[in-house]
Amino acid sequence: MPYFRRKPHRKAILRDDAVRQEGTVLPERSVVRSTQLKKNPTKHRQRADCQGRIVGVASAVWLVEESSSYHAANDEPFRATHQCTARGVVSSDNPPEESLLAVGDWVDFATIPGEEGKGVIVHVRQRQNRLFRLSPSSREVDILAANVDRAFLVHAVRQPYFSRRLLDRHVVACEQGQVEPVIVINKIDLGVPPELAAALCYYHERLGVRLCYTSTITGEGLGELMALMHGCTSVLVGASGVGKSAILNACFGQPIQAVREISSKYQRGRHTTTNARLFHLPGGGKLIDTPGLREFALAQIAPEELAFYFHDFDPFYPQCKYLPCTHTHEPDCAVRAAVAAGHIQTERYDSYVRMLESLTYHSEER
Ligand SMILES: Nc1nc2c(ncn2[C@@H]2O[C@H](COP(=O)(O)OP(=O)(O)OP(=O)(O)O)[C@@H](O)[C@H]2O)c(=O)[nH]1
Ligand SMILES: [Mg+2]
Ligand SMILES: [Zn+2]
Repeated sequence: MPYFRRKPHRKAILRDDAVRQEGTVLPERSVVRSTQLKKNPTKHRQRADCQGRIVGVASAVWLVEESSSYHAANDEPFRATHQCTARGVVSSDNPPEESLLAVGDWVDFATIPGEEGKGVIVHVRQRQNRLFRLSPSSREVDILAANVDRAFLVHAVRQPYFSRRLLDRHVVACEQGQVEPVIVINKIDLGVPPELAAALCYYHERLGVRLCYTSTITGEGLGELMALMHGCTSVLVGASGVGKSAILNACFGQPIQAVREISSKYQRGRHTTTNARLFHLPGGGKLIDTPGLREFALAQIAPEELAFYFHDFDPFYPQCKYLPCTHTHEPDCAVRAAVAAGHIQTERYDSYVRMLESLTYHSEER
């Protein structure tokens, strides 16, 4: 039974109209009236005469590729799109707390007679999976990309600095959204510190997460990445300046997305990519480039559930004296004992404690 969103109250409408902090534009007015629709959802969906996939968003307009051209076999990175708005009534099969629309969504839309290439989104199909974070502005679930098979968690060796905290949040978010994570360590031409390489082995050996080392300058590792992209939908996520768009360009062998030097003063990216966009890879497969986000906080995890996303804790957790155990202050905690004995990386445990504090803070805030 499809879910119909309620008409948002005034504050929500204003929020939906706002441009996101990172520059991603939300639909101009996702106003959805449900009452009369509940009686006849089929009639509502019959307004749509086309189906397609959202491949991008620009100036509050959603770019939708019609299914036939989306599936057509050609080597173009992008095809003709319908510029769709989400005005009026939009029904959705997805939970109400999630963004109404996201790049990667499959939608039903109505073309507008006399207006070539324009459309109105009528219905959003159920997402098979999604990558999401806590929206910094609204505290709701902000979908970064929907219906993706793999997420390439791109981190640079340096420039910008490598963050274990962010990597650990990325890995948790992938499991939550049921997306396979692949850790991509880019800019290896700048040198990989041996302690970083040793620390990262842990993700592969203990967590079973695939690890790729790449350089868009030397081309190392790109063949391996492209093999993983083949035949599925992948998304590039990571902080600004790590080289997501440079990787995308390298995969296409041509400049498709803009790439910009990071700021030498702050050693941070300049938020060059402003909106997510899906491209068709030459050998089959879709790749979504996303903007580097300033914040990537977890959403929808109760603090007591967090430890279950840390699979390196799994062998020890059942031996904690008190269950449930937060592994922070309880006596005879087997997880803390494992950290002290060197069986769990201290950095992983520190990430866990930071995430737990943040989730506890947000759950109390609500
Ligand atoms: N040394 C080195 N520099 C790289 C590599 N890959 C990308 N860069 C540089 O890193 C800078 C940022 O690259 P982008 O591709 O724009 O980074 P991004 O992750 O897309 O950044 P946003 O779009 O802001 O999120 C550019 O100056 C690239 O030339 C690499 O493998 N090695
Ligand atoms: Mg970019
Ligand atoms: Zn414990």
